[in-house]
Amino acid sequence: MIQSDLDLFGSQPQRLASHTVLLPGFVLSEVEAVLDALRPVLRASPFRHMQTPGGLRMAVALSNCGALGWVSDEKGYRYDPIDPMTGKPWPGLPPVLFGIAGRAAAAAGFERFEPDACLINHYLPGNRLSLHQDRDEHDFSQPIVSISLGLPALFLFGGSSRGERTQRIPLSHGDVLVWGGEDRLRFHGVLPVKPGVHPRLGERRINLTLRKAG
Ligand code: MD6
Ligand code: FE
Repeated sequence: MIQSDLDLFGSQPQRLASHTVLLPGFVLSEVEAVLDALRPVLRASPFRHMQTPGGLRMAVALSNCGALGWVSDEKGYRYDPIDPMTGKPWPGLPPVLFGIAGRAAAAAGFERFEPDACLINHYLPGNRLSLHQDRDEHDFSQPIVSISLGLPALFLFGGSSRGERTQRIPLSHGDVLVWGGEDRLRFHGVLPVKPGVHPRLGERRINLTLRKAG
């Protein structure tokens, strides 16, 4: 076998914790299909900067697709079937994303994952996401599937309390991170995205997190 064939679509899955698996390059062969699916979603529900409950403007811009979308405003964080910007339901979850999420979850040991929400985060160079837990979903037995596109980032992966030490996990274009089970409530964040130009996506990082929220 020619060596380059081995790594063309990423290396082997990496178990980062008991219920957390990094699938390097898992979506590389489907990036164009993912971008084709995102275009109409983002025309209907464009990226926007939401307010934190404390009244600050989030640096990362976001949108959603699926039956439920994650929103933040002065009342708090929650999932809502309606996009507050358009007053209409969020765009449907594209089948290609539903399919990738199910296959990635299964590859990480979570069978029959059926997401109903996809949060789409848009980072410019310098943007970061502070340490947080994902706890607005109903059922913590369901995993989260996270797809990274564009500029690389360092993902901070901590423990079940904010003060615990964090690992830094490089996430590149096409990588998928799946976590669930006892890792589901770990604190995590994203360090400031380094300046750069991605050959396909330019000066941005896009992260898709697929969840079963309802
Ligand atoms: C991001 N991701 O990578 C932000 N949350 O841009 C998340 O906050 C996240 O990647 C839960 C599980 C996986 C994630
Ligand atoms: Fe998160």
